[in-house]
Amino acid sequence: MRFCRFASEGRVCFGALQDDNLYNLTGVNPQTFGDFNTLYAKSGNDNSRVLSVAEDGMKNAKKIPFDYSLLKIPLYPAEIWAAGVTYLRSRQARESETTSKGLYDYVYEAKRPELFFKDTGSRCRGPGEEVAVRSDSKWSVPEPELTIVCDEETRVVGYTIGNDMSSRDIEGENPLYLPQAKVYRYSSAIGPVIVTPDELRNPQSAKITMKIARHNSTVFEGTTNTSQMRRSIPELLDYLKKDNTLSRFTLLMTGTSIVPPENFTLEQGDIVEIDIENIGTLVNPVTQLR
Ligand code: DO4
Ligand code: MG
Repeated sequence: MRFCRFASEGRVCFGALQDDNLYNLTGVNPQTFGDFNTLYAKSGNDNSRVLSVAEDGMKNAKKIPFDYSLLKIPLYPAEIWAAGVTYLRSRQARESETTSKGLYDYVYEAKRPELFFKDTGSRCRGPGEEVAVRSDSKWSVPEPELTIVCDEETRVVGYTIGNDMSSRDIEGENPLYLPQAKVYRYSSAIGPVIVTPDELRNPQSAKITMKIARHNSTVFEGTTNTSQMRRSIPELLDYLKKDNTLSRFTLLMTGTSIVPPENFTLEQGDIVEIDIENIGTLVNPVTQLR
């Protein structure tokens, strides 16, 4: 199942996307289908029941033809965490940009992964919304990442696409500046939908593509596959939950392996398009903060 939030008749509704139709579940019963939180709660916090509860709702739901411009952020995550240097390409790019040589080589090989606090729902954007380049960054890139949606027990309830916007010059100047390179207004995007685990049976074998367009032409295109990730998703979640109190729903971005060349930086008006097999396409324009 693919869950989303979308604009309908002046309201934001929760629903399912199937066969190019949006099913308005909120219209059926707003208590059960207010959003993904209420659906999960009404399913007894049991992921295996979410599908049957939603399927029942869909029988009575109004259908509207799919239109990307109607989509909103699929949920407001309590917290977004991110894993770093989970792919060889990220290790190489970071070792090249940094003044602190060796740190990224170390963490790529180490038993303990790099996990960092990425964002709150308030800083995160949905499909079609602007992501930002910091006013004090001269070298910024998007990072396309398979993103895990989990409950407070780190049970995987779904997957989405994440864009972990990064200021490479700030991160490269000193690794202690990582929170500033990664966390600021509009520093991430997620969406377009939450895909349940039955739709992405092997999350560690999914093709990821990123395109960046400027003035209607493609200025960067790259592709990878999550099979290239050095860590497993359970391994990352085990570290995330260790001695940690998590909230429903927490997102974990799993790292990037698509890195534009070193002379590339995002500009005002660029369009970032990230596609992950069996999830969909997340499109965001870029704004330069001033
Ligand atoms: O260590 C810096 C961040 C790494 C990261 O965001 C990634 O590898 O995706
Ligand atoms: Mg990243």
